Amino acid sequence: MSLTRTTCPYCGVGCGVLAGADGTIKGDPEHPSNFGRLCSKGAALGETIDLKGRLLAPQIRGRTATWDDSLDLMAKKFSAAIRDHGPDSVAFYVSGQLLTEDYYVANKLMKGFIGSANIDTNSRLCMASSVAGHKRAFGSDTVPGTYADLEEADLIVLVGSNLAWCHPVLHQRIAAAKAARPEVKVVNIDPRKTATSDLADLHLRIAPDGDTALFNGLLAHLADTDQLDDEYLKANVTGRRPAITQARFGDPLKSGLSEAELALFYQHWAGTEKVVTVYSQGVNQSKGGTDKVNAILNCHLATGRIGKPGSGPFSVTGQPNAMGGREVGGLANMLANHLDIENPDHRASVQTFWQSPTICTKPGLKAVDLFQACANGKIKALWVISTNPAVSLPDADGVAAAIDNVPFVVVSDIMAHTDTGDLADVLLPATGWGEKDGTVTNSERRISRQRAFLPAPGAARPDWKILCDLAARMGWGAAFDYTSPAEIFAEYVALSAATAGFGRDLDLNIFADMDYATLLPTQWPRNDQRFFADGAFYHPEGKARMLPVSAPDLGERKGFTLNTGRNRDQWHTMTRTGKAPRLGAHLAEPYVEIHPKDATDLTLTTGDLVRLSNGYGQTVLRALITERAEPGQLFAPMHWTRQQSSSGCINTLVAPVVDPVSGQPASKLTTVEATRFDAGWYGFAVSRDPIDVTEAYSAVARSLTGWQGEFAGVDTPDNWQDMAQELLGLSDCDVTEMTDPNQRQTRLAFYEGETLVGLFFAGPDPVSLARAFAVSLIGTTTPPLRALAGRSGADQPDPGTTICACLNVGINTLRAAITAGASTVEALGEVTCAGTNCGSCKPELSTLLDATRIPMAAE
Ligand SMILES: Nc1nc2c(c(=O)[nH]1)N[C@H]1C(S)=C(S)[C@@H](COP(=O)(O)OP(=O)(O)OC[C@H]3O[C@@H](n4cnc5c(=O)[nH]c(N)nc54)[C@H](O)[C@@H]3O)O[C@H]1N2
Ligand SMILES: Nc1nc2c(c(=O)[nH]1)N[C@H]1C(S)=C(S)[C@@H](COP(=O)(O)OP(=O)(O)OC[C@H]3O[C@@H](n4cnc5c(=O)[nH]c(N)nc54)[C@H](O)[C@@H]3O)O[C@H]1N2
Ligand code: SF4
Ligand SMILES: [Mo]
Repeated sequence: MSLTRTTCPYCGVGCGVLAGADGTIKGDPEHPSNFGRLCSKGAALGETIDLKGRLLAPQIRGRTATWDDSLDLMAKKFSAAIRDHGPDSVAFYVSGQLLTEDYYVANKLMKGFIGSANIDTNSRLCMASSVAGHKRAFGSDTVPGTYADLEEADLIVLVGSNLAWCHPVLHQRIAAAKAARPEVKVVNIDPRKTATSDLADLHLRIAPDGDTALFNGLLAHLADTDQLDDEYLKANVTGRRPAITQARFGDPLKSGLSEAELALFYQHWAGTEKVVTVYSQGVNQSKGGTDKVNAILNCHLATGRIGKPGSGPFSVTGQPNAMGGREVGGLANMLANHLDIENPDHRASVQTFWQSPTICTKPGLKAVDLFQACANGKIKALWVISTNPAVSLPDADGVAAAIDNVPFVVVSDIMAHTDTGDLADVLLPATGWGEKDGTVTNSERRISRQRAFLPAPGAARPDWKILCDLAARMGWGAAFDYTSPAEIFAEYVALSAATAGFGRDLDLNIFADMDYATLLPTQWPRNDQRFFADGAFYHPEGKARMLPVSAPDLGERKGFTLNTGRNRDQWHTMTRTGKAPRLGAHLAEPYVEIHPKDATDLTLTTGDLVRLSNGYGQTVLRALITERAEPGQLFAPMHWTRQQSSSGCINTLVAPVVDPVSGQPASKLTTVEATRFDAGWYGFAVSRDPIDVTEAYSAVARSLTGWQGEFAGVDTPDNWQDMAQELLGLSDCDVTEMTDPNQRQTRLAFYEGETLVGLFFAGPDPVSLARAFAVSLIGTTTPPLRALAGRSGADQPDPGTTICACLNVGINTLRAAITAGASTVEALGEVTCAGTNCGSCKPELSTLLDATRIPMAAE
C-alpha cells in the first residue's frame, strides 16, 4: 500500500501523517512537529474516513439538488440581499479547519468583491484574545515560539492549557525533555486538576480568571526585587512604567493562590532564565482574555525573555489551521496577509493586487455580534463553512434560533446531519480530510501540506472550488478562475511579496520557489529565523509595548461556576471523532465534574444525573464526582450536540459575554444553578444498529460492536419492550425479557436468529453493570441468561471502561495488572500493552497508579 504524506486535521500541533486509502495511518517520522508520534485522535483517523453519515450531494431545503441549481439559487439570494440591503446584509462564518487556500478565497470574495468585512470565524472563539494581545504588545500578530523552545526551556509554565489532552504530542515532547533533563520544571496553572497537572512539578489551582492578578503580581515582584532586564527594556520596550505601576496596584491574592504558592511561583520564574509560558483557552476564553495575554507578555518583555532559544511566550493554536486563517485575514477585523483594514495604504495595496472592484473599509461583525445581527434581522443571507455554531457558540439555543431567523442560510459540511446543517436552506457537500489538497499552518508557523489520498465522494467539492463557483456566478469569474489550490497558494505568496514594502512580519518569500506538490513542512519567514531576536518589533517606533492591565473584578457569584473544555479523545462537536468506536469508549456520555462536598450538598451519588440551568437554558448531565473539581466549580465538556444527546449541549448554558477588546466569548465562566435530576428510571443499551436520542436524558455513542446509549426518564414506561424496541430501532427480533416487578427492573435481549443484536437494562436506580462486557456481547451467540446477567464470568474478565483507546485496554485490566505488581507506566505497558502505541493515555496510567483513577460516572 503506498502511503501519502499529509497532515493531521485536528489540533494545531500539526503532526505529519502517512495515510493510505485502506485506512492505514502512521505518524510521519520525518515531520518536525511529531517525528513519527501521533495521539489517540490522530491514530484513529482511519476509523473516520468511511462514508457513513457523509453528505454526498447538495440539498435545497432537504431535497437532493444539482450543483447548478444550488449555486444559482445562492448567487440569486446573495446578490439580491447585497442589491437591496447593502453588502453588510450578508455574512460568512468560517473556520480554522479550512485550508489556507479555502480561507484565502473566502476572505478575498467577501472583503474585495462583496465589499464587506462580515466574514468571521470560529477562531473568534479560540484565538482572538491572543491575536489582540500580540498586536497590542508587538504591533503584529506574531507567535515567536517554536516547539524546540519547549525542549530547551528550563521552566515551562502551562497557563489555562490541558496540553496532555489537547496538544498531546507537544505534551509528550515536554515529558521526554523532562525525562532527559529532570531539572526541567513544569508549572500548571488551572483551577481544576487535569491530566496535564499530573506531569507538573507545581499545580497552581488559580481562581477562575485569577490569571491577570497572578501575572501582575509576578511583574510587581520582578520590579520590586530588581530582576528586570533594564538594558533590554531601554532598547526595545515602551510602556514599562505604567504597566508596573498598574501591576503594583493589584492584589495578587485575588488570584486565589496563597502567599506561599505565589512566592514559590515567583521564585521559579525569577530564578530561571529560560522560561516558556504556554497558554491556551483558560487565558483566551475570558471576558478579560486580552488583558491576561498582555499580563503574560509584560513579564516576558520586562525580563527580555523573548526571541531567545528556550525562552518566550507561546500561544498554542487549537485548530489545524487557526494560524493560516489569521495569516490570510480570516477574522472580521483583519485584512489579508497580516495587513490592517484601518490602514488606507494597506487597503489600496490589497485592492490593487486583487484588481477588485471594492475593498471593505471597516471591520465587520465579530462572531457573537454576527449571530446577534442574524437574530435581529440585519443579516439576510448567511454562509456557514466548516464549523457548527449552533453547538459551539455561547447561548447555543439562541444561536440556533438566530440562524433559523435568517431568510437564506447555506451550510457547507462533510456530514449530512449536524445541528447547524439541519437549519440550512442549502446544504453543500464539501470534500473532507484525505480527499482534499492544500496547506495548513501550525502553532509554530510551520506550513505543511494536506494531500488527498482518497477520491472525492459523491458530488462533494473542495471548499475553495465551491467559493469560486459562487464568485463566478456573482460576476467575478476572472478573479476566481483558479484551477488548483497550488494556484491560490501562489497568489497568496505573491500578495506577500507585493505588500512586502509595509514591513509586516508575514513574509512568505521562502515559498516562492518551492514546488507545491513536494512542499516540505517549512516555517515562515525561514526555518532558522527567530522573531524578535534583534529586539525589533512591529509598532511604528520599532519597539514592543508593555500594557497596564488590571485584574477583572469578579464580584460575588451566586450558584456554581461552570467551566467548559475538552476531552482527550473527542474533537469539538464529534462529527468525525464520534465515528471512531475506540474513541467513543473513553468517556461515552456528557458529564459534569463536581466536587464531593457539592455532590453531598446536592444529595448526588455516583451515577446520578444533575440538572444545570440558568436564564439561557438547561442541561442534564452525569455527575462525575471528583476532587479534580474545586468546590463551587463545575467542569463540563463542550463536545455533545443535539445529535447524540437530548440535553448535553453545554453551550445552551454559556452566556454570550465577550472580551471587550477581542470579542472572544468567555466560554470558561458561566454561573449556573445545579439540582439533582430526579429520574423515575435509568437505562443502558447496547445495539448493533444506531440508537435513537429521545428520552428526557439520552446519550448515544459508537461502541466497538455498534452503538451504546444511556437513558433516564421521569415517568416509567408502561411497556419496556415497546420502548426499547423503538429506541434501538430493532423490529422483527426475538426478545427475551427478565423483569422483577417489585423493583421495576427489566432486562431485555434482542436476537436475530442466534445472534445477539441488542441489550437493554433499566431500573429505578442508575444502571450498574459491566458496560464494556455488554458491548462485547453484541454480534455473538451468547445465550439470553448469560447476556442478561450483566456481569462477565470468571472465564471472561470484564476489561472495564477503556483507558488506552489505541489498544483497547480497560480500567479493570489495568487495575488487575497493578494489583499483580506493575508499578510504573512502563511496566503497565509491558503487561497490558496500554500506552505503547500513541502514548496519549500515559497521564491517565500514572494517575491510576497513584490510585486516583479517572472516575467514570457509571461504570
Ligand atoms: N482532544 C481534543 N484536543 C483538542 C481539541 C478538541 O476538541 N479535543 N480542540 C483543539 C482546539 S480548537 C483548541 S482551542 C485547543 C484548546 O486546548 P486547551 O485550551 O488546552 O483546552 P480546554 O479544555 O478548552 O481548556 C484548557 C483549560 O483551561 C482551564 N481554565 C478554565 N478557566 C481558567 C482560568 O480562568 N484560568 C486558567 N489558568 N485556566 C482556566 C480549564 O480548566 C481547562 O483545563 O485544543 C485543541 N485540541
Ligand atoms: N463552551 C465552550 N464552547 C466552545 C469552546 C469551549 O472551550 N467551551 N471552544 C471553542 C473553540 S476554541 C472552538 S475552535 C470551537 C470549535 O467549534 P466548531 O468549529 O463549531 O466545531 P467542529 O465540530 O470542529 O465543527 C467543524 C464542522 O466542519 C465540518 N467539516 C469537517 N471537515 C470539513 C471540511 O473539509 N469542509 C467543510 N465545509 N466542513 C468540514 C465538521 O463535520 C463539523 O460540522 O468551539 C468553541 N466553543
Ligand atoms: S497531537 Fe494528535 S490531534 Fe494534534 S495534530 Fe498531532 S495527532 Fe493530530
Ligand atoms: Mo479552538
